[in-house]
Amino acid sequence: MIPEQPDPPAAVAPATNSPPTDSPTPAAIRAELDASYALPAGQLAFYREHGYVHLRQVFSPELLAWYGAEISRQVRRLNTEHRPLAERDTYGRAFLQVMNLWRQSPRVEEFVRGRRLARLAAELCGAAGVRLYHDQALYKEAGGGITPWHADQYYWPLDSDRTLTAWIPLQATPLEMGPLAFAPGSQRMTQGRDLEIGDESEARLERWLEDYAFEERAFALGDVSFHSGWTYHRAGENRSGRPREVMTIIYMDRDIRLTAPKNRHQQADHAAWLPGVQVGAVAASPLNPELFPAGENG
Ligand SMILES: O=C(O)CCC(=O)C(=O)O
Repeated sequence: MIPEQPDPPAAVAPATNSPPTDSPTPAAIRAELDASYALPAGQLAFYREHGYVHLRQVFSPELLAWYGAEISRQVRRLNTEHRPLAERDTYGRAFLQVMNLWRQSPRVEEFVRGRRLARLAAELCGAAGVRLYHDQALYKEAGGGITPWHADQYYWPLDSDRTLTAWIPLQATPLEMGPLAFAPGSQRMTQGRDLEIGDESEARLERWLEDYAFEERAFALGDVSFHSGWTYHRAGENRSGRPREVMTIIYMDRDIRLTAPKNRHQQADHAAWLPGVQVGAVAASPLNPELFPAGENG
């Protein structure tokens, strides 16, 4: 999505009494971060058919609290969006968006480099390995608006569809908080692939996707979803009175190549997330470490 670095308003949860961020991660949390998660039967086939998968109990509450406190601290520190919700457009009301937090904090870097999610990403997209495209925190404030229908790969100058996002809520996310929801099978729909996220994508895609069995599902604490770069998705408003705090990690096939940017967003993404990579070359700048298996910069 659009590389903007919005700023932390009061609506983001206050700091908790978490330990200082330079204290070492407890061994049990570190082990969990890298341990394999066995895909339940049928989930790989589900992902390939529907373009997304919602996995249960991927992370423990302890792990999410440990890394989540630091992610929220960084969001408060780096967010630049302080306007009241009423003064923003639809995209601005959807969430506070802070990107590549792994470059800002060793503890967030540890989380983003975790092998559990990276291994799942490689398995799901059928790649021998995956690299990081970028991470981003997406905090839907209390009273925050919808996330309009869109497909992420519109923003990405990459030459295959072996791309996917892990959506990691840092709290239980009931329907009233605006969990992410997907149009199953829509990764095969080519209509709308030229639409950026906003009022137009919401209006047009809502019509075009009306035959898809779209269903909103609550996320329990520890659930994680993965969606493919071309899968259409959206989220509802946050009517809960509390911020919806979510971390995301975008993975790509480790052999994926840069294509000539097709729009201004892809140009901006090239400069921001793939600096120095030439068109036609493997998308492997220093910002794109191999996360699974651990390889170059990994
Ligand atoms: O968290 C949201 O509301 C939107 C997330 C999203 O669009 C994404 O991760 O690709």
